[in-house]
Amino acid sequence: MVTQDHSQQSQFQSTAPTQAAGAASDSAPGPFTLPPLPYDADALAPHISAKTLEFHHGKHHKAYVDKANKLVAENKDADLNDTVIEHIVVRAARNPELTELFNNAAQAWNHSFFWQCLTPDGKKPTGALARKIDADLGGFEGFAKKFEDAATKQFGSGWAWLVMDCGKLKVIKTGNADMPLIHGQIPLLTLDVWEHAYYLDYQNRRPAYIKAVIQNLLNWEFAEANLEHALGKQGA
Ligand code: MN3
Repeated sequence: MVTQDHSQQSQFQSTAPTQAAGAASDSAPGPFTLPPLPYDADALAPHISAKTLEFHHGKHHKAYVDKANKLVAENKDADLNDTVIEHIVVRAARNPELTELFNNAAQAWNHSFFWQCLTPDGKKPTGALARKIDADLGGFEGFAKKFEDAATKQFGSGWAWLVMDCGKLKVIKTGNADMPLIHGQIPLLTLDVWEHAYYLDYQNRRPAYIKAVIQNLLNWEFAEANLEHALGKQGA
């Protein structure tokens, strides 16, 4: 499990091409790929059902990947001729004519990141990350309250994030496909609060979904690896 996590993380820590982890993809050719889930589809039950994961990964995430590849293929802009998808996401974000590409490219990236933020044996943060959470967010309870608040209050579709911003941990929320990388923040963890992430299991009870994930499914080993990477980039 740890070995698998390490290989899955590298695409974000090194901003290496995401296609490197996408060998199992059956998507159209292109820079974006659909990586396999890092656990079985039923591994997160009862908090997130296999049915939700199968639709969310196999339909929603796949659709973003396919659409992003199609839009890149149709666009002759040399700037988009890049295998590092983070570069494509940032370039699309800066160009108002590429909003549709940004939305699909960022959603492809956000979901690849999100799957790794979940684990069947969610524990609590430890080590350097726990100390940083104590210092910047008032401990795990402080984090949990802020994260729950951000995820619950995101109006409509979007994401809650734990990020490093100028050396400090922060909890933020973003709407639709928006994401921290284009704002100079380094994501450590995220939670998808689009309705497709929870509606089959929780219907309108978004807060119950959020609480279940925070208490049971967050992958703090992944977050800690991302923190180490962020400290290397931004400093403490
Ligand atoms: Mn989603």
